[in-house]
Amino acid sequence: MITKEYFKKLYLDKFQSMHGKEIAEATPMDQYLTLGAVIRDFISRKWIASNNAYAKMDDKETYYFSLEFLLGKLMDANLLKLHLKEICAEALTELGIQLDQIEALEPDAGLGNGGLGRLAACFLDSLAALQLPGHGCGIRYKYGFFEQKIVDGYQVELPDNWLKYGNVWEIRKADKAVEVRFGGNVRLDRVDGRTLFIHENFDPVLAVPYDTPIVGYRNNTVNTLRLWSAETTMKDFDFSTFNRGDYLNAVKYKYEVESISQVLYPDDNHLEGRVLRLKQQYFFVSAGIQSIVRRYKKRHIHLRDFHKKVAIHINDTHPVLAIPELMRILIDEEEMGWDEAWEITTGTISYTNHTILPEALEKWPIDIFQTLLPRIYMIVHEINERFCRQLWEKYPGDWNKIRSMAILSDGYVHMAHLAAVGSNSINGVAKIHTEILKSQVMSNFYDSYPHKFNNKTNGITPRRWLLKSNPQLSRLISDTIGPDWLYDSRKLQLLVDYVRDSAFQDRIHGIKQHNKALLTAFIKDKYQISIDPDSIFDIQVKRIHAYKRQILNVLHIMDLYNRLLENPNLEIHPRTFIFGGKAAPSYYMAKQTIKLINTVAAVINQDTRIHGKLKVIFLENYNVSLGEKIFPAADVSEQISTASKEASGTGNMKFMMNGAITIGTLDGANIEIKEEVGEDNIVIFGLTADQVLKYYQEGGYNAWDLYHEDGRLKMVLDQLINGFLPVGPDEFRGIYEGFLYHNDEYFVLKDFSSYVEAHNKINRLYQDKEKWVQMSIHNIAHSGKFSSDKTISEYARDIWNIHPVPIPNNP
Ligand code: DL6
Repeated sequence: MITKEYFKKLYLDKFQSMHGKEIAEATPMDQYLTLGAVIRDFISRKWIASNNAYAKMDDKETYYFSLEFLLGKLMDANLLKLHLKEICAEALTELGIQLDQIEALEPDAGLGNGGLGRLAACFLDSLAALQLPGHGCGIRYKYGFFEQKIVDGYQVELPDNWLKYGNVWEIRKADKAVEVRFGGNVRLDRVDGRTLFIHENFDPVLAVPYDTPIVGYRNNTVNTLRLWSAETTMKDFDFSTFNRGDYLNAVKYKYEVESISQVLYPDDNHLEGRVLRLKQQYFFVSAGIQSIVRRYKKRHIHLRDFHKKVAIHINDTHPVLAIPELMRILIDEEEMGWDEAWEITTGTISYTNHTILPEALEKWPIDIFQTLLPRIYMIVHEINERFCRQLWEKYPGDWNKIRSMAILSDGYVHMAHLAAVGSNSINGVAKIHTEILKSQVMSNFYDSYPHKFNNKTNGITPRRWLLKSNPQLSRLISDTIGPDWLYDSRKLQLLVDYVRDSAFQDRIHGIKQHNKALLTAFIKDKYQISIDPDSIFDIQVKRIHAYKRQILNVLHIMDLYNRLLENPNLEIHPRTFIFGGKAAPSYYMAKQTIKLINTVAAVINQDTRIHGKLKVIFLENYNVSLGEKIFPAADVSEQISTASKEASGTGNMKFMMNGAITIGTLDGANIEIKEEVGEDNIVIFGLTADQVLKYYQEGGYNAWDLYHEDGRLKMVLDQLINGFLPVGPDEFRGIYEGFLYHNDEYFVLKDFSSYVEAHNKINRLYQDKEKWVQMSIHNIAHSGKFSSDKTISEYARDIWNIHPVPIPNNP
């Protein structure tokens, strides 16, 4: 254990060598960069030791390929993991520096849209915590997920220039750059009786890796997240060879190349069909596989056992080109036959599906695909031919079946079909989601490959979502049951013994109030709105999407407001409804939802007739760091998607782990949360997935009739367009007509009355303080099942076959 004095010395020495001036002259940014460098030195020793151990061992490693890694800030998390936080804070205080103030300068690494990207970050955290050899591979976007501003109630997007002051964690590895090829043509040649596929006239792009250390929790493991940046090779951008006219083209070319890693596409659960997106996908996959193969070949002459030493996991279909790319390398560069290459490739790749929404299932027009990736297309074509031949044998004459499963059909490359055929494992992310995949969305593939299908319910890392974000609760848990829960989150169950312990209940209640007070102060400071910390904090934070039904929440708030106006003495506990989330910039209805929330908020918050019983807040720019303030302060967690639509959800788990009570539908992981906590500790409402799917088969239900039958519902819907809200009459007409003229695709009206009832129940339950705290403790105690450590142990055991590698101390 190092001392405070030693830490001070390290810091001062580092400061002088980095900045060449006295500490008294330091700017906050100097202080931040210095601390980053000091922490990195601690990490580096462990990183080298881990890499050495992995290079020496003869066991398997995993690479998690993902177009998104939503890391958030790393400084505080790394200090906690290295067990340096207290010493660091004390040492800096003596130097006149406040640790939390310089931590605030770190930008969120927002290289992801939402659940899928944050899951990838939690998985990396768990791999390192469990001492498993597992690394990430993705893109180093110059601009992360856009910054959201709310102007006059509308979302406005600003670029997220997160690299403006550099990035203290990454290391550029220029010597490990590889070339990725786009376009051109493929020429066939014959040499010694072998057909060679010569890719020529292509546009080369240099992929340069930036490595970020992923630190294990209080162990010596440091894994690597390798993010690729697109650059021109000098030879392709040599000014001297261009005459004046070509100079402009050269600059344009450089811009085009760099655009590949310029920006994260801001779409979640929706396909973005632009060529640049396909380029991004091939770019990082090709670079990643080339570098894995190069590393492998340092130790092995032949690639025949590649799949026994390497597992590559593809996070949704975005990285599915890993399949043809590995085939290309094995066949064209390693001169392997098709069958052997196929066995190795399918033995290496495993696939997670994250959505059943048809609009999110990726497919690419064949002509675009073929032009951009001519050799990869040839390989996909061959995979498809062989696969369709097998199907023909299995289902002779059943063209419809074959067409529905083909990788190439109707002018498109179907990425999920390629993933299903070319991988050894296909998993969903919650029990119900996996069942829907097997019985509906991928049922044909399930019939052909039942052995490939398995469920891996998502999880979240308790280090970030409890230890870091809720230090008081973490301390109480450790004081009560000991600190082992940080290594084995199932141990949280020991808290069940304290459910009836009134002293423990008081402390849990006190911590919740403390966290609510912090959020209250944040809201006051940022928005100049006063909220009552004794009100129920009822929170919905997630991407804005029709299927997530933020509008159902708003309609209920409007109804409650109407009831309060009718009867100002209505017996309700004061409520603060809090929203946060971003809409995809091109998703009109989602953006209108934000406007609606803000409009309703403006009306309610200024209405003195309701005596402050209701408040509505929209928190702008919801991201990982804001989440860390929100989850610990929640009383109620809104998980209200249309049943069957939310593959799993992970926000639901973060709320639960921090003691909030879920109001939710039987969708995604809510079902498993209910199984864990029992039905007395969760409030469930609405249609089940079976009922929803049945309605879809039958062509829906009659929303128009329902609107006329339910007076309260009619009133709130009419208020969208009758001038009740201070906007033009057409502002929310699209939302109104979506319900009534497009038959309420997401069953908002259908679930409305049962949702109102569920909220009435929440109100009743909250009156009984003791009961409420007991429910809260049950939720915390049963949240261990949703630790990503558990999820990753299952991936490691069932899919990847990787094992812990203890790393010795590197003195
Ligand atoms: O698995 C992580 C996360 C789930 O928890 C959410 O339920 C699901 O909506 C989300 N899916 C996506 C889909 N993106 N694509 N493709 O983000 O995954």
